[in-house]
Amino acid sequence: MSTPGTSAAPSPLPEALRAPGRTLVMGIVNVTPDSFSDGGQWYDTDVAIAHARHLLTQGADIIDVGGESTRPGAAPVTPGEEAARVLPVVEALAGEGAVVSVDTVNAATAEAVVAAGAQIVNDVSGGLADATMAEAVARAGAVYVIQHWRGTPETMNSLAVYDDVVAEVCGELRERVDQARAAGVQDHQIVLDPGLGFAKNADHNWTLLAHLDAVAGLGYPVLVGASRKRFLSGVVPPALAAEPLARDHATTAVSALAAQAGAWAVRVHEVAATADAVRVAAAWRAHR
Ligand code: PMM
Repeated sequence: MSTPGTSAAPSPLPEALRAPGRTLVMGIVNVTPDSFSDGGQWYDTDVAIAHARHLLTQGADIIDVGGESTRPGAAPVTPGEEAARVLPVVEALAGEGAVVSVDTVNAATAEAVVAAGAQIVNDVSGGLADATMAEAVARAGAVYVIQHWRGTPETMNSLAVYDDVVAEVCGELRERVDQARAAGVQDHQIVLDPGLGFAKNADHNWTLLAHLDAVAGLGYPVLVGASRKRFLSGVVPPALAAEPLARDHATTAVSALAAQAGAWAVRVHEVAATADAVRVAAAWRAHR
């Protein structure tokens, strides 16, 4: 990313989020009983809304609401059940003026949440899970986060095999973009995400982080989701390695480095420290 922190934001977003001069912070609210690091914590609608408000106070620019865990072994959720989990949260937050993203691989859910006020559809499958997703996003005119993954949550670990992870992830993202564009999604709607931990081992994740410029070279804003992921356990003290919450400090460090590398946004569970980190990166750059 040649001009750190200034990668253009997708233009369906409100103006205030398009040119803030820094990386944006996307705070995570999983309205699920079984997500990998915060499963069950925000499962109740009112608790989820209160948590999202807290994250906004702490400096989140966007709230990413999820209603289905993509963790291997997670119980499958019908689109109807997923929508029932996320819709009341989306309606409440969007009604208060928050910029809301919804983490879903289902086109029906995407359409329902955009109608309820969500502005971003965050599809971890990049359109592979539901062949009608790109058309739905094109019709809705929302921002479309196309994440890289391979297979399904059940098979992805066995598909973490690459000769050149950066080239292959970029090539596969390019294919996803071409499919989305063919379905009517416009360039100004698209955000790309290398999909840390989705069909990647720790080495693959670090290599992709160290080469975010190659992902940005595809010509779209880049979202980075490292928060609390298992690969971070390699940099925390061994006694804490198994505890996802103990990875928040490492997550903050990754956020600072991703901001410095020009990421458009970082997706995190613990917002306060990352909100500071992206502002530190911006101040650092402003004084060079
Ligand atoms: N990771 C998770 C879920 N959704 N979305 C994007 N765009 N990028 C990610 O890396 C990502 C994601 C993993 O689950 P979590 O909600 O428990 O962090």
